[in-house]
Amino acid sequence: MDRNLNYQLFYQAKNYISGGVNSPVRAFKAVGGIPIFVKRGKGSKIYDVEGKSYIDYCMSWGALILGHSNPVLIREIKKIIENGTSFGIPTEIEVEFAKEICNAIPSIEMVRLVNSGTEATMTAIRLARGYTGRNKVIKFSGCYHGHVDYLLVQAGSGATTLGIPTSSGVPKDFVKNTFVVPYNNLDAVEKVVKKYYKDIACIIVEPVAANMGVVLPKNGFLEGLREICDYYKIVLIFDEVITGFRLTYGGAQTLFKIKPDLTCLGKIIGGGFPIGAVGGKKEIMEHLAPVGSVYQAGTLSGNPPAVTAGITTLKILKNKQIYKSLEQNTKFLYETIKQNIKKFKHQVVLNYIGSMFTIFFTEKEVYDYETVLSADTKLYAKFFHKLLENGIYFPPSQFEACFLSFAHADKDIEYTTKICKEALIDV
Ligand code: HOZ
Repeated sequence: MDRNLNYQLFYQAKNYISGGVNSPVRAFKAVGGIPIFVKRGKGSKIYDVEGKSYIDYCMSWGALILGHSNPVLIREIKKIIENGTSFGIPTEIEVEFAKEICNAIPSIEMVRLVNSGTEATMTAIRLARGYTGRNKVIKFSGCYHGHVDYLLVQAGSGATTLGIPTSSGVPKDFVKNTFVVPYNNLDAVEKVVKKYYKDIACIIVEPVAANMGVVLPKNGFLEGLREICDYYKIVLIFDEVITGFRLTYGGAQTLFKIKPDLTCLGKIIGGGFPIGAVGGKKEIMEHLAPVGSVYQAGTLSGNPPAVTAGITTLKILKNKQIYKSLEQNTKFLYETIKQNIKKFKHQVVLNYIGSMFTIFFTEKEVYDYETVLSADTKLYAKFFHKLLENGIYFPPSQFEACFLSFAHADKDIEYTTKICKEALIDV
């Protein structure tokens, strides 16, 4: 096996793919070094082109809640693609899938399938604007809703990793209708709403922020947003691209018992295939063409392999044991780190919920973008490489979430906890 293959591939990739990667965070810019090139994945592990294996906590950025190459999923996908991969004509399984989503998430009465989380948020906002006849949008700093022009303002994920507060290429005019307020700060929301409510179409929020690392909503935050939206007739959009079917069968809204008007889904509902969905109240959803006048379309939307992967994943996830075991494993990791915190060279804060977590290198409680940015990214980079050397793949940025899958076995978790502990004592 060629020990330099990752390097050689990255070198070649940079000649043919901008930055050598098809999504910026993958380039390891925030942690230094070069990315690994994955050859295959099985269960909790990925194997790179040099033959090294890693326990994976990126899990395709949260999409693979069942782990890599789940055998049932692979069997069903193989079966379906024998009959064609895309038609651009309705299929029976799309109806089955839509029913499944509507049954799982009480706030969703109707759904429209798209091809990515970005398409889902873009559609949700167009829909909210079409429905209300208003233009302005409130988003929260550090929340990331895909690379939609007018949402790329103080966006999390790659935009934060690379320190790009507002992407170039986005005309000022495009963001003039976007208000950005701090996460977990209801007073700030109220201030903006009181002044501009006649123009505000929607508030979009990640109910648990997971694109600046994991940041939990404070008690009353989501409830407060619901109340404000009800009072001023503003559409409340939950971006559950990450949290949908991750925190519970359903999503954060099931856990926190709040009904948004619209929900954006992606990742898990595609079982590793490109997919997205926007769903919500019938009254709003019926503003979409062809019934209504809000236009949205997509050649590959609802394609059979993605829909099959989605249906199969949701069917498997109905087993409550899955969420229980995911939570227990994450809790074990959290408790062990917490118990050892005094031994670490530097202060860390661990935010977790369900099966996602982030270890922040900071002394401060982390509850919004400002506190997130207090984290020491250089220390994270050192920590990341220690883990990588020991066969553990964490996301290559302080500002992303780690994800467990149902395929992570007890021994994976025990090993990860041990290595994390050693690395935190060391860095
Ligand atoms: N938006 C993803 C992280 N939150 C990154 C996607 C990728 O780089 O693959």
